Amino acid sequence: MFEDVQESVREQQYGIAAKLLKSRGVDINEVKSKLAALKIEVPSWGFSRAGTRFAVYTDGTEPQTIEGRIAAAGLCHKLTGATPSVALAIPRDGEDCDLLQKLLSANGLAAGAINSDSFNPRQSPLDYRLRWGSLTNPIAEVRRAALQHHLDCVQVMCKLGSRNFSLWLHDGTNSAGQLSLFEQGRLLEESLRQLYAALTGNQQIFIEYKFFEPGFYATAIADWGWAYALAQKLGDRAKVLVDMGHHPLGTNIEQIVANLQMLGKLGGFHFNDKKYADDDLATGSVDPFQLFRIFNVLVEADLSGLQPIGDVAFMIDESHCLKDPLEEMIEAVDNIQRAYVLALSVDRRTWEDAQTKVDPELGDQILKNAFFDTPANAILQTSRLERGLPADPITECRARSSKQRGQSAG
Ligand SMILES: [Mn+2]
Repeated sequence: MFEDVQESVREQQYGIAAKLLKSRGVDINEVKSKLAALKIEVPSWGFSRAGTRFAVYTDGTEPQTIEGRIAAAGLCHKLTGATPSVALAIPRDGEDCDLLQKLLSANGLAAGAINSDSFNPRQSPLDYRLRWGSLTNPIAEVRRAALQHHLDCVQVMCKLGSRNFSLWLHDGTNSAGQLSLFEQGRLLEESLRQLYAALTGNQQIFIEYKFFEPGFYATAIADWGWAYALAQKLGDRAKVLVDMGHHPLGTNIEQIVANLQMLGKLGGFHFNDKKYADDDLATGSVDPFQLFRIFNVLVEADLSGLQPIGDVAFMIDESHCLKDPLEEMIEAVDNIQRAYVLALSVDRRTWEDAQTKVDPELGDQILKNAFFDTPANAILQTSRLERGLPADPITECRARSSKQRGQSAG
């Protein structure tokens, strides 16, 4: 009965959506085909339970192994049809490439970006002395080993057929007396040049920036300006990665995205959301309008031919502390897809007119109409059903896991 009501509401709303979009000069079938083409990369670490720096509250249901994390990623792709690749963290996900390849293939997945990790201390020389940084560590022995780890990651990319290297460094200082800013910059550039030289084929490197933490005084790559400058110095294979949580509060992220696109250096995203700092909450869960504004920029750049949307790497980087990690990942995918559908639903012709006539009231109404008045759910669900996917992947995920729980209890 409830399902019948849902289905009839969906059909009615879909009919309304088709009419509304037509009135805005948008073809609903085109929206659905663009939505189906949007691929989102999920991170292996997002399927585990994460925590704050105070504690991790695991309850035993979360995957503990790489097998479990990749199986969860496989289920995520099966339920959403949108997440065919998995970003891996090396060495956390293991360095046995044959095993990784086997697990990915068995779950219908491909290797996504390889994320180096030179922040977790391990055997000497990458021990406690990593507290002084990795690629900018003033201790040559540690710095060289950190660089070697990055070069090893390039080998992992070659073996797994991964195209993208995601570079985030924990390097930074906590006070002005710790290291000269010029020396920090020199060591960083020297290391990055060696890493860049190791890239082959169609490989590219995404440089991620973060304005603070763990370096509270001077992070080595603090903002998009410096990430861009480094990418520019390195060459065409180097681009900038925008992690939503890595900006000061109030930053206009969509303008950074547009600027990087104009400069030809937008590599991709680490999607997440925040209220205060690098909260790593589900994408679009706190500020869906910001996500919509970002997609509005991406769609405009795509339509104008500045950067095809397919050239942008859409990667999720979240830390799932409270909700079920798999469900929260699916929530993020759903929110990203929704933002894309809404941005595709903007009446672009009338908006351009409004800008030419300098009518910001009308311009804002057009964007708000798309954001608030488009029955996005009906479009998303209809598109999924037409592709043989569950209309509501979170509900389907719940049904499956309660069934599994029932089976294991029996
Ligand atoms: Mn990130």
